[in-house]
Amino acid sequence: MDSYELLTRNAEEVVTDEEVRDLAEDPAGKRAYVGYEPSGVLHLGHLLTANKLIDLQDAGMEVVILLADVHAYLNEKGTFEEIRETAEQMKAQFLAYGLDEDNAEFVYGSEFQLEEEYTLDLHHLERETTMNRAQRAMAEIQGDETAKVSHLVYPLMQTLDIEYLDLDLAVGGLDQRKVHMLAREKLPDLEYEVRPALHTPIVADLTSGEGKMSSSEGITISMEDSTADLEEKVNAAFCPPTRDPEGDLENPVLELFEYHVFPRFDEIVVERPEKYGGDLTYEEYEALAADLESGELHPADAKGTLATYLDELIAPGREKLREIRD
Ligand code: NAL
Repeated sequence: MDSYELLTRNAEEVVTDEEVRDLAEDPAGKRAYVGYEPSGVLHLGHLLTANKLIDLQDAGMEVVILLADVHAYLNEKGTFEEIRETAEQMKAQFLAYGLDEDNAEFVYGSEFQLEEEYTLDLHHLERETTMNRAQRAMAEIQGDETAKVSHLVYPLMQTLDIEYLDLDLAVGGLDQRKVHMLAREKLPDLEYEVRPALHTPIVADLTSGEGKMSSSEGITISMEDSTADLEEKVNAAFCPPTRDPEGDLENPVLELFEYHVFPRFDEIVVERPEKYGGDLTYEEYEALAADLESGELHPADAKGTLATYLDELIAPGREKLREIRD
């Protein structure tokens, strides 16, 4: 796979394609970041961006993981001490998941966001940005409750971080796109450079195939799940054998194969007794999706296989969490 393909596979959006093509010409030593509000347990949403970081490392890039403690504080995720503690747990789970420690830098937001120069730049950005613009940038991250001033400062700080962490590429879930668009618009006002962004897809809700899988509502899969939890959740997942003709519903089982399993394994084996046709082996996602659609692969077999591979992916992080908590 060439660098451009590694950088962009499974990305839902690339801003701009031309800038990312330039980056792919010579990715060695270039820096990409993802930021996360610290939380104690990683879920599949975090792991989707982590998969992209692993792709970027494979392409030779360095990755910077911002443990966004000040952002989590602004977004009312706990006391500062609680947030820092969960950040440490988060870091341990990322490493257990398979990020290459030699090419990964973990940075706390509070290491640089409370400095004088940063603060003055932040105030400069506040002067350049209307409240309406900041609030729109934040809508998908913050949700519906009435915005506080902290929610307006949040995307401005995220904008500045792209400059302060000296990055060549911004990575995030599709829910971060409006902040990244704000950053592209506003960084030049401070005479800072615009950087390209890559956005990973948002996986649909597991049981309905609608909307998005969220950590706060519905069913989500996390580093805490036991093998039995995973089997139960995946078995209950929505998995229509054929595509929704209207195109409104996703198949979350296929999405998990596409975004989580295939990027991390060279081949996927569906174990089946001889009387049901014997094992099936897939090297590519498209072949598995086609077999599900044609009926060659039964949804129950697809689900069983998905649970097995997800279990393998989260097992090291689950183990790490147990160690931390004991
Ligand atoms: C991501 C977040 C916070 C600050 C950032 C700064 C730079 C790059 C990425 C960042 C967290 C993210 C979330 N907004 O919703 O989890």
